[in-house]
Amino acid sequence: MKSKWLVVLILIICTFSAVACGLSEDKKEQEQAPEKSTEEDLIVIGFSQLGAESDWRSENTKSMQSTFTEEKGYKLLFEDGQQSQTNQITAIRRFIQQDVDYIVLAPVTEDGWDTVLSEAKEAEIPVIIVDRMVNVADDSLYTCFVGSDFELEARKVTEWLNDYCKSKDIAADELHIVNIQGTMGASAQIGRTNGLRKAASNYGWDIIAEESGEFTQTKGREVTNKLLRQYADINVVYCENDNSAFGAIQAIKQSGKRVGSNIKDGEVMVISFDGVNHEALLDVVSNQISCVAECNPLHGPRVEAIIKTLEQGGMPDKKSYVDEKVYSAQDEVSAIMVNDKKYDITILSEDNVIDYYIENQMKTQTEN
Ligand code: GYE
Repeated sequence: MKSKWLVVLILIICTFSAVACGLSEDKKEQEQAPEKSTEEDLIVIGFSQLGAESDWRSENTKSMQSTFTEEKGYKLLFEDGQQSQTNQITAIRRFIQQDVDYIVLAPVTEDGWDTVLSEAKEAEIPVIIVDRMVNVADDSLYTCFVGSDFELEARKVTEWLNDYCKSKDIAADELHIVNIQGTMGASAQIGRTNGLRKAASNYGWDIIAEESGEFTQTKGREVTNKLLRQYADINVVYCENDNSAFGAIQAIKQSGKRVGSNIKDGEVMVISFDGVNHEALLDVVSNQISCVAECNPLHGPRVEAIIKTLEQGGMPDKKSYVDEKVYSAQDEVSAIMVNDKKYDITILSEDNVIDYYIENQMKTQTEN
């Protein structure tokens, strides 16, 4: 009898101590909980950046890095593709293995993404395409795109050129244009090249040569230098970004020619894209660059707005484009028309250039 009560007593003690142990485990977990859940609550974003070729790109990287911080609830995994699609594909596969919450891709070129984006879709990871576009057979392979309309940018500067020439009585057959293209196969190159070709065929302009300056100053200088030696009559150098324009300006000066808008007087006109850094806008003011189509790189807040929409169960617009300006210091053309829409030309001067520079730095909105 006594031993039976002893067994019951031991059972009761064991049960109590087990419950007590459980409680203390729970308590421990609760104590650790805040730290653990903070780490777990971070939204993990794998960002495959294509490289570091230009001022535009540096600003774009900074915008992403300053937006997706731990203080704001994000963990940003940043991979620099160094202009190689293979590197970018490897980065995306790594993000899939790490099971990130979102993949953000700034693709170096348009083609060749179908397989890796199918893998991301299979893993149910939303993919946001930023800056340049991908060319895929099935557009459900990415969630959405935010960036610029590159052909529209080109149409803006070419309309400006056409109107400027009319205002100065420069005939279409007097223009001898070379195009210093961007990275071949990149949306920014494709759109800007197509826009120029269409305008040339509409207006009867002569495009003497097209060659890639790879969006860099060094290559822009090298290619312009070579073309100037090959063709004596070049009077418009159309550069697909500001860095290649900086190189082109150096090459034109080194060749002994003058840079400027006065084609009739033998000057070589430079046209460009981006308008990101202060130097480029000052080059507009001093008429080294006659016209610049703005291309805004501050996509961090735009991507964040997309992620917030997705987090709340919403569906962002499939494609959204940044609303961008056109700059010139020449006041002959005050507005242009593209597709029946009027775009005012922002006339830069020494007095207002800093204001526009600051405005660009703050710009975060898009239009659809
Ligand atoms: O214009 C150029 C950069 O894709 C919009 O890439 C971007 C372009 C930009 O290197 O400067």
